[in-house]
Amino acid sequence: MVGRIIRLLAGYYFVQTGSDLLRCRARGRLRLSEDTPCVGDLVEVTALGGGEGVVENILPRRNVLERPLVANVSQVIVVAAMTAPEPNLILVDRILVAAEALKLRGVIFFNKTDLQRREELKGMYETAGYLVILGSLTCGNVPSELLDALRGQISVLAGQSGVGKSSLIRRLCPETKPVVGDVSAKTRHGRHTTRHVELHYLPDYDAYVADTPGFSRMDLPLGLNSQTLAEHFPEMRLARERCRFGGDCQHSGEPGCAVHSQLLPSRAIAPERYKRYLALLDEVRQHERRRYK
Ligand SMILES: Nc1nc2c(ncn2[C@@H]2O[C@H](COP(=O)(O)OP(=O)(O)OP(=O)(O)O)[C@@H](O)[C@H]2O)c(=O)[nH]1
Ligand SMILES: [Mg+2]
Ligand SMILES: [Zn+2]
Repeated sequence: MVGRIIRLLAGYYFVQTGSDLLRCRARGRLRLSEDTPCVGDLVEVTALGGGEGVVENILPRRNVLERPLVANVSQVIVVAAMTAPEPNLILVDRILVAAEALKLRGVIFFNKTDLQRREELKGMYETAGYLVILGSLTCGNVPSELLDALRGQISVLAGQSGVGKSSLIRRLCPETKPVVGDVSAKTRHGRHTTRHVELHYLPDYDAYVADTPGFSRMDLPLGLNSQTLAEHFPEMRLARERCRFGGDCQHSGEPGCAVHSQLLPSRAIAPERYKRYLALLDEVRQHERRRYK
């Protein structure tokens, strides 16, 4: 039988096989080998009866995300709020750059439309080519576009603290009890955060979704340089062939740059996104200077 590991707990692997959840130990040789099973792995299991089983083999992985540690991730759902907290858009861009670097699809969910609705945020990222979904998890249904986006995928939620990631999990799987924090309770005591990794299975959509703890800063992926950063901004990719310096153009004021002469004037890239690109480019260049000194 083949199933998906959705949780690790006290030395047990919980494997979803169809509608059944098996509590498994791993075969000894798997525990000793270098790649021990991890959440997200497709595995071959032998059922032992009574809801117990043994993990026999790990099927080849498509990828392994390190933080959170999940295998076979297919997309990142960047969650941000319309307000409260104020969206940290450069963080959204950093997450999208990281997703592009890992060849994962990026989807953006702007939550809390009950508090404020800002269509310009939607437009900015749609122009970039991303699927952007707006909604309110406390005053509405989970948007059907979001459910469609989750279908058949292994998705990881990522974003600032307090934007509604755990609320989304709770709305998707009411039977599970992920910890929902309170954004107004800023005390260190009593504020719960999401710790262990777990995939939540949505049988109606054959979808798996992982919550992650909120974060406010994030380094750009290692291996990224000033020459390749622009490739991680989908709306700038076509500039490569049009800039005078082609693939060597970093779109930061070079003569004959198509980003300046064509993409910005025609709004094929949002000026705010371009500004944040320049800020990230500056950061990458500073890293490079430090490395060469
Ligand atoms: N007004 C409003 N509040 C919401 C909405 N969705 C979630 N909240 C509230 O926002 C707060 C934070 O929600 P969480 O789901 O814990 O946020 P989180 O992204 O998991 O935060 P961390 O776990 O700290 O990363 C909670 O008080 C939720 O009730 C919404 O659509 N509108
Ligand atoms: Mg949370
Ligand atoms: Zn250029």
